[in-house]
Amino acid sequence: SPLHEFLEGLPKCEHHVHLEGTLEPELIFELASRNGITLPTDPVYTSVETLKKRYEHFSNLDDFLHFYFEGMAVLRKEEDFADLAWAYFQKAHADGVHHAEVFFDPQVHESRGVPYDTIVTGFSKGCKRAETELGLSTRLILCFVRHLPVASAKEVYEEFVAHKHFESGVVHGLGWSSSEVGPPKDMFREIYASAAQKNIPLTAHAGEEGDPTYISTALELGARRIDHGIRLVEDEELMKRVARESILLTVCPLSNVRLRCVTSVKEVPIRQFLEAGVKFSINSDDPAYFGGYILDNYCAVQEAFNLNVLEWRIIAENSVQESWVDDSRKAEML
Ligand code: ES4
Ligand code: ZN
Repeated sequence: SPLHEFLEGLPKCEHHVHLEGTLEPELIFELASRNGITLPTDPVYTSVETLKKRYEHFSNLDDFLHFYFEGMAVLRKEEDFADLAWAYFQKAHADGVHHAEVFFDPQVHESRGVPYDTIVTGFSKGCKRAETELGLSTRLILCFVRHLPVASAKEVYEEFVAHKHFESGVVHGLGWSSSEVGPPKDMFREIYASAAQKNIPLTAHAGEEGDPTYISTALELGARRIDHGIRLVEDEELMKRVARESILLTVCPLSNVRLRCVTSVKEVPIRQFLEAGVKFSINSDDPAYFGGYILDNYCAVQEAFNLNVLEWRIIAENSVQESWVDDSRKAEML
């Protein structure tokens, strides 16, 4: 598109990417071999090509999550986590990302016997390397997963508190993700109440497959940002509140298409959000699984909506302003 170079040059902030979702098939095979792990017997694991082909046709969020959790099982050692994060930050940097807030799912790794410390230290090393070698600013956001018992989330939260990982700046915020519809909407009520008391920034996946009550419940529990949130347009009053309170939606267009939340990017309510004054950023979610990194998502939005330069400036400015960084870092990016 004619704006491709302009989009490439825009100062981008990524607010919604799962580090485990940046695990490319090539790296799955490499780490399986490095760690002596036998990949699942499912014939899609025959080759990089067959695996990539399978990723082109997910039927819904849970169908994707099956492969997402299977893939990340090759992550065992601290260096695996560090290498994965570093590979992502290099791609983000090439796409014009100046600041990246990245999710990770400790419960799922711990359920395979990987210690909390290995996960956080590994990812944290990848972040430090991106800061020093690429000038990227980074934030780790620890995500609780909705498909595992809340007791396992509480164990992870206790470790996070005991390590003082918020106070020391190693982990900047908390989120929740995984299966949306099914588990209780408010399953992390106690954890979020405790975290809110410590002033820890909170976000939550909501309104991706689930109706707007998933969004209002997340806000009630203390989330100050909503991941996805595309179904917000179904509740006009709630949409007004989100606009009024400057709650950022971290929208992921290619993810929405691949998980069949929409049939094309044109159905993502970008225009409605702009018109209602709802702040949003454009993000990649699980780029290794959904066929594109952040710039591909920006370009897909441009192709679908033909936004003007002024509209793009608003999107870029909001993504800087709503980043979880101090004002001096924001000023550097604007
Ligand atoms: C996710 Cl697209 C999506 N939705 C919910 N949870 C997730 N975890 C990783 N990707
Ligand atoms: Zn996500």
